[in-house]
Amino acid sequence: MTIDPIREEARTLQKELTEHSYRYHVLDDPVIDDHTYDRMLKRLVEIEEQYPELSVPDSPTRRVGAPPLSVFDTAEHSIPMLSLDNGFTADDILAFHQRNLKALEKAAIPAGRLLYTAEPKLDGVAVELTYEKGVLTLATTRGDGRTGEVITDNIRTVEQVPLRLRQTDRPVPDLLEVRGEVIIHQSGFELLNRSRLNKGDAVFANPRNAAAGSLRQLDSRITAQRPLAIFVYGVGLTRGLDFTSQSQMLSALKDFGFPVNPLIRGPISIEAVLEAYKYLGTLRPDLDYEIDGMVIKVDDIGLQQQLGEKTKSPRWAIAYKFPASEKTTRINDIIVQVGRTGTLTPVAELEPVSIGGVTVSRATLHNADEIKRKDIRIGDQALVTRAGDVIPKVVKIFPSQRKGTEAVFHMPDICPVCNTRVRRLEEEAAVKCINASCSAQLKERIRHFVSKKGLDVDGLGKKLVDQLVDKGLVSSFADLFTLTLESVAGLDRMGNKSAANLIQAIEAAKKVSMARFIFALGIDHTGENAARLMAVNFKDLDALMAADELALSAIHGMGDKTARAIAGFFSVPENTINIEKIRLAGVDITNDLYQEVGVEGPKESHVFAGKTIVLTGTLTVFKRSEAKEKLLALGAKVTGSVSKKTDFLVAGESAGSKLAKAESLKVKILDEIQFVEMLNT
Ligand code: 9MJ
Repeated sequence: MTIDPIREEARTLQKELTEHSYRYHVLDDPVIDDHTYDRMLKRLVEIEEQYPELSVPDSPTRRVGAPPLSVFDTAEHSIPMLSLDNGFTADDILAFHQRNLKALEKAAIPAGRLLYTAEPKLDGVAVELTYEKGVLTLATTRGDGRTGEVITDNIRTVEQVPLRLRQTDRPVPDLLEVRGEVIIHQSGFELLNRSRLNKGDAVFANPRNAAAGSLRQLDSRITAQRPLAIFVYGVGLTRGLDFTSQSQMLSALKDFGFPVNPLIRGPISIEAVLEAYKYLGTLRPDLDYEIDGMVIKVDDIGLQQQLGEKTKSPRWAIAYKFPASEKTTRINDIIVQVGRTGTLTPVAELEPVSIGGVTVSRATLHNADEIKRKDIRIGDQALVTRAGDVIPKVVKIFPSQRKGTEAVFHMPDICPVCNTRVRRLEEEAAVKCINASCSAQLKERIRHFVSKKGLDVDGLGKKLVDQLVDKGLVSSFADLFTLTLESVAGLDRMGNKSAANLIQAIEAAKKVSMARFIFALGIDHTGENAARLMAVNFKDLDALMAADELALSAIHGMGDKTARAIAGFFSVPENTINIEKIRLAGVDITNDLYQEVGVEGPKESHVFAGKTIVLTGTLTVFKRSEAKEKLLALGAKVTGSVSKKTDFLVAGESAGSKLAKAESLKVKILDEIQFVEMLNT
């Protein structure tokens, strides 16, 4: 048989797989399923193994990694990769703007016409990718800015990086050096660390370290296993590419198939830049990747050239940093808190320090193993982070700053609240107080029960719960509903009005949805999503209480631990008796989520008919493919990327850049519950 038909098949597969990979990894809008992709790739691998001459450098098979190197080569950058000057206040940025205006005086730019791009400043690893006649031939790290390490095999494994520039109306440039930042998304970072922990490998301190460590592998097959991503934001040397502004250059890079951050704004005025910075700060906690500020660049390339460079940084750009999310402070003491399920958690009491505008005086230390692993002692100087809205934590301590007076911490053998002997569970790092009537646990359980996401009893805060338990007024959930004006009037700082408000708030909480009620019970491994999943799958609480572990674990989306915990919870007579008492006290548990799964047939009048909808984040009620099917059946269009044409964005857990983009375009955003509710109207 002649090789020609095989050559043709290989070419077709290479082209089609490249396109599908681009749609999946860059546009996030795949048109074939993973299985079909894998089958096509497998066939191409077979062909290339048999006919190695058909394995072109930009074949999708080249992404799996190459034989290991013994050392990295180095290469000099054609144009140095400079770093950026930092600014920390709006005044710093206005001063940068004034300096530019002054330096460009001869160019006679009126103040309002000097425009900028505003780009999220990614906290990753800077790289440069070289394309000769459209094909990726070299990739290097930034290194010291002049010389970097050659990491071409590693970069090839990053699925978002085009191995060949996409065909566009533009001519293929003879030479294109593209610069950008390799990152690991928060979600990928957590998965990676979890799997390392399971294997007993050291965990990475943050996504940037994980990205750097992954790119520094001599064996690119290891890099291929890491969830690396990239955003590009600039060029080095180019031949055969025309552009006169930073924003034009970014559009060209996007056309060539590179991921360009959707939150980049420009060209805009300096006033709009300052607004964009504030807005970016509000998005930051919800982004699925780490940014540490905004890079502001003069948009016009001609003006950039007139402004020129200093030795280490360009004059035409500045990094407007966000307030630090890490600070060093002293661990004054280590105390032990008892949680809702009896787990003893060591907590560092810190010398108060302001981190990102919030005073931090405590940080969780998780468990005794963690303290041992990080060798944390009372009196140590510690690096503390407050990332997004999570609880502050101790990243590391500085042993070199020890004075010799630091004290080693020991986990207590008895519960610090009820003095019962604690137990260390075999398979867990946790130490637990197993006394179910320990008042610390009871207080935490009640707090959780009445919290915002639970029964949402307004005004029933920590101090009040402490008093209710300490005075013996409440020893179970049901007791809350027997409180009277007289019984609460005697509490500290409880005036007549507050007492009336409290009783009224408790009364109002008596009507509660099943999902909230299940969450409020505080069953192990049962968060909001698992609680909703129960409400969707069981008509009412009695149906759920009757289900055994097998039935629970058969539910799609249900974890094994959750199934066991829920079945276990309802098998304890004390718990079911308590629920009965709650119901007898007049609590009405309604379920409006059930039976909403079976939406059928195209409905002309349905709110989603004819609408363009994007699904993002982790959905728990349906699989994404199921949600898509239901929407299609209703006559909706489901697309992969957010644009002005998008009518709704459905945002599941850890929704990232699409959510941010939808917000910036003012696209209507639905959380999963709203989505399920609308699906059933
Ligand atoms: C980051 N880190 O996101 C630049 N950067 O431009 C962006 N870094 C940069 N631009 C010139 N968006 C030097 C560095």
